[in-house]
Order: sequence, then C-alpha cells, then structure tokens
Amino acid sequence: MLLPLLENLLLSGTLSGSLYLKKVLDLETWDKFVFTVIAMDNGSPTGSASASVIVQVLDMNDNEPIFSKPHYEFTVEENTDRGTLVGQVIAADYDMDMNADIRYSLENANGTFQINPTTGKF
Ligand SMILES: [Ca+2]
Ligand SMILES: [Ca+2]
Repeated sequence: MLLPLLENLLLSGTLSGSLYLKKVLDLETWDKFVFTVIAMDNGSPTGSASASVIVQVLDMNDNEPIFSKPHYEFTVEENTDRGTLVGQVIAADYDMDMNADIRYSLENANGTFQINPTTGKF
C-alpha cells in the first residue's frame, strides 16, 4: 500500500533537514511513504526548492502464523492404505518473504501420521 502524503508521521527538522520517526511504523499497514520536502530561505523574495522522498519500510517478523481454524477434525477408515491423504491444514502469515514462510510439522503423532512441511497435507 502506498500513502502519498505524510504530514504527521515523519518530521523534518527545520535546520538540519533530518527526518525522524514520530510514530512506530507497521509494514503490514503501510509499506511505503512518498512525500515532498521543501527548503525555503529567509531572503526577499523567498527562494525555495523541493525534493521528493521515498521511505520503504522493511519487514520484521512481528506476526505469528495463524491457522484457518483453531481446531480441525478429520475421519479416516481403519485398514486405509499407508500414504493415503487424511486431510490438510492451512495457516497464513501477514509478514513478507522469509518471515511469512510457513513450515508444518507434527507433535505427539506417535509416528502414525506424516505431514508435508510446505502444503500442510498429511
Ligand atoms: Ca511471521
Ligand atoms: Ca512484519
């Protein structure tokens, strides 16, 4: 998402021209800021110049994966062949790239089931 004008989030120091954060940024809300910086002198007539600024927000791993449901229930008949698909679980993560890469694994499955670490099928 792109926020074209940003008056209350970043502050330009009057003399130094340094930019400081006024608020904590969240990439999942805004990932890029585009705005214009204006420099003015005190002469008469006043002279001014402008420059465009782009600030790209980098991702941190601040979101946990979330399953599509808190509880899954599947059925499987006895004597079903090994390797038969029993079900699939799906989780999503609001971060980006590596921070959103999800790997599935099983706990307490006693070796009876195996899960595909990338698809969630088991
Ligand atoms: Ca994450
Ligand atoms: Ca993030």
